[in-house]
Amino acid sequence: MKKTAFITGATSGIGQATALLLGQNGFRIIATGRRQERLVELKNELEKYTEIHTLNFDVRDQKAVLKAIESLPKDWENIDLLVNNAGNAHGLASIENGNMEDWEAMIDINVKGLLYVSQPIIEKMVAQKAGHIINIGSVAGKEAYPNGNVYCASKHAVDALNSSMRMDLNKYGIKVSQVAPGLVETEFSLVRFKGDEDRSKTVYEGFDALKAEDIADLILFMATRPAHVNLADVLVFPTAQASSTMVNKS
Ligand code: NDP
Ligand code: 8X3
Repeated sequence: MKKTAFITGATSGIGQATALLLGQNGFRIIATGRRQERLVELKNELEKYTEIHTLNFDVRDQKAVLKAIESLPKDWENIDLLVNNAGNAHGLASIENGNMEDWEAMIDINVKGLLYVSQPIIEKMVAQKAGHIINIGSVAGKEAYPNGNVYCASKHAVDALNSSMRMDLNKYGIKVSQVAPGLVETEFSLVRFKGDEDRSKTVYEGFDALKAEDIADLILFMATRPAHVNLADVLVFPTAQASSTMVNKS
């Protein structure tokens, strides 16, 4: 019987690549995001390989998150793998020039949103006495960088939650792991720079960044280790990067 993976932020970048790769490698997929048309496209593509169920919600809306998870049909209720991937950066500015709306968005999405999704799924995993949670952190959660302030803080929170969840859920046999990537070329910079394509392109120019598929590959590897093996925390850089500050963030 196929395992069921619940992936947040499956409408682009790392989440989308992960949904595709896991779906092609023996998982049934619950894919979530706000952009319904992207969820439909993903469903059409993945149906060639596996069963897929899509859920449309904003991770900031706790009621909507709960309603969506409660709406899962009976045969989709058991979740084996949760990939907490939905997240983004809003702005890149020295702290004295920061924008409160951007700060709130990052904390609400990257930290509170992750908790809103995790709580009802952890409840299921505890009842099952099994499960695996893979949190997508960042090198920004290991090492802050200039102008990254609140994004870095939000990813440091993910790093702390990953360790703490792993300790708390150990007694139920639930694995908790983190992937902490360096620079990955996705829509991340486009979102950070509020749709400014030229500015977002310069982040990746002349730099051999990671691809979303590289992270998906890692997630598949982590999710398919034997039951007694947990890759608890994987920091992954492009070869061209050796620290959070060694890239042009523009
Ligand atoms: P993308 O912008 O390509 O993807 C972000 C995903 O998150 C989208 O599917 C988006 O879906 C979803 N999302 C964003 N906000 C919300 C929301 N409020 N509610 C529901 N879903 C939301 O970026 P990445 O793939 O790069 O980012 C994925 C994760 O990887 C993030 O947590 C990011 O912090 C992390 N990361 C990225 C790195 C990089 O260099 N790219 C490096 C290290 C970590 P939709 O808009 O449809 O809702
Ligand atoms: C995304 C990578 O270094 O741009 O988390 O913050 S970085």
